[in-house]
This record gives sequence, structure tokens and C-alpha cells, in this order.
Amino acid sequence: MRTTAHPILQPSDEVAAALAAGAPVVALESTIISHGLPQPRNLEVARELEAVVRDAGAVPATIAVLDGVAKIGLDEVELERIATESGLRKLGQRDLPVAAALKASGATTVSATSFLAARAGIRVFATGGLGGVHRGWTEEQDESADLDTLARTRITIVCAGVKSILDVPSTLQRLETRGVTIAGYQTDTFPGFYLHTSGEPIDWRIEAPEEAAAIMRGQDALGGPETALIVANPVPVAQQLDPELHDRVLGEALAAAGREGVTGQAITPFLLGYLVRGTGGASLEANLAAVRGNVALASRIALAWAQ
Ligand code: PSU
Ligand code: MN
Repeated sequence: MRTTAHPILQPSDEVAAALAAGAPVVALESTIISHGLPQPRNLEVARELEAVVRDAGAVPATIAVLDGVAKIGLDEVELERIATESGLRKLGQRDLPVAAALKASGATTVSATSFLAARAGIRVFATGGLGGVHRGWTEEQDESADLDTLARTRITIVCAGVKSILDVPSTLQRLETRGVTIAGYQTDTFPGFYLHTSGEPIDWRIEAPEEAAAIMRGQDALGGPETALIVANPVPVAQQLDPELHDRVLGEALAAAGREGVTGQAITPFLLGYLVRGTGGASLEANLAAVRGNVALASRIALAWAQ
């Protein structure tokens, strides 16, 4: 039995039952699996992240579009498709109606996942690092659609800040302008994705998942524009990438992207892949540590929200 009337949006039976019961659910994105992490590690990670949610007492809902249907919660075979299918597309929110119409398949970015999660009635979402304003944006005008979606979607997204390949101060400025609420989790500075901190100050700090849930209740009580809450959760210092190695390899990666003329949707996967190789896999471990921590915290927030 499906609780949704819309065949384009299809929650799994488990997710539909959890939502109907008001039980905690955590949305997970699929682009990080298909485009953000190398094979075969990505499938292990996809399974591991779902297990982290379950261990915390919540239901995972990994989101992707398969054969034109937006799946909210994937089974084992579907998860494998996301991790292994070659040529799988990367879908932002604007791509969803096309994928549905053409019965295409693709992994969903933060923008598409946030949108679909909110539509399905899921309030809490965990990822690694958000997209944002790219370096060189004054010429390229490259700003991730993630930011626009978060400015008009009622979702709580737990992340380790924005990807450090980006222009972090400009991204924070855009989030302020667009009215997206940010709370640092046990931190006074915005996290730096692979790094514990970006060095940029943020205005609000919370100490516990219950405080995030209280902010969410405040959002709903106040009404107004349906904006997101970003819970910025840093990777622990012990698990961060060595900052000097990070800065050196990132410089090389940005130069290579410029030389090779990489643009558009391809730029983020290109830079992340370059960092994995250029750091001998160390950036991957830092990325995974960040994502694991975010998924665990998101689960605790989902539990507090479901109370
Ligand atoms: N977080 C990660 N790895 C990733 C991403 C997030 O740790 O690969 C993905 C998300 O799906 C995010 C996307 O939405 O990168 C941003 O892509 P773009 O810069 O093209 O908007
Ligand atoms: Mn872009």
C-alpha cells in the first residue's frame, strides 16, 4: 500500500509506514554515492550510512530517481544500481521533471534530495558538504542550486559546512542574504568539510539535538518563508585532512580544472576525485568521517523532532 497519491514520488513501504506513524526518518542523498565517492567503496558507504541511521533508532530514506520514479528509500538492489550503474546522471531539482517524463535514472544532489524529502514529508536530511558559490564566481556565475533550494524548502540539513573547494565566505554571504538559518553544532565557526573549521565565524551555536528540534518548531511556529535549517557539524580534528596537504592539493586541483576546462555539473566531482588521488585517499577518509558524523547527528535530531 502506498500512502502517496502521486506515482512520480514513491516512498518505500518502510518509509511510508514510518512517516504515517510519525517515527523518525532521515533522508540521505545519492549523488555523494554515485558521483562523490570512488567505487567500490561507495556501495559499502551507502550501506554503512543506512546502518548508522538504523542503529540510532531511525529509518533511512536514501533518495534517487530510477526509471522516472523518485524513490524515497531504496532497497538493496536499488542501492546497488546507484553505486554501480555507469553513466548515471546527476540530478538537481530542475532536472526532476525531465527525468520523470523521459523515465530516466539519476542520483539526486542536495537540491533535488531536499526538495523530494520535503515533498514526501521528511524533515531531516544528512549529507557531507553542501554545494555553494564557486571560486571565480564573479566570472563564471557558478553557484550551486543547493543554495536556492535551501532558501525555499523546509528541511533541516546536517552537513560539515560547504565543500572546501568553494568560496566559503561568499557562500555564507549568499545564505545570509537568502535567509537560510545556520546553527553550529558545538562550534562557533563554520566547518570546512575536510577540515574541522573554515575559520569563518557563525552567529549561533547549539549543544544538543533537542536544540535543533526546538529551532525547527520555532520555524514552524513563526511561519513565513519555507527556509531550511543548516546544522553545521564539523569533522573531529583527529579525523580531519591535514590542512597543509589540503591547501596544496586543492590548489593543484583548481589549476587542473582550469587547464582542462571543466565546468558545470562536472566540476564538483572532478575536484573531489582529484583530491582523493592527490592526497593518497586521505581526503576520502576525512569526507567519510564527516558524513558518518552528520548522519549520526541527523538521526538524533530526527528522534528529538519525532518526540
Ligand atoms: N557532499 C559530499 N560529496 C558530494 C556532494 C555532497 O560529501 O559529492 C554532492 C551533493 O549532491 C551536492 C553536490 O548537492 O555535490 C553539489 O554539486 P554542484 O556543485 O554541481 O551543485
Ligand atoms: Mn554548479
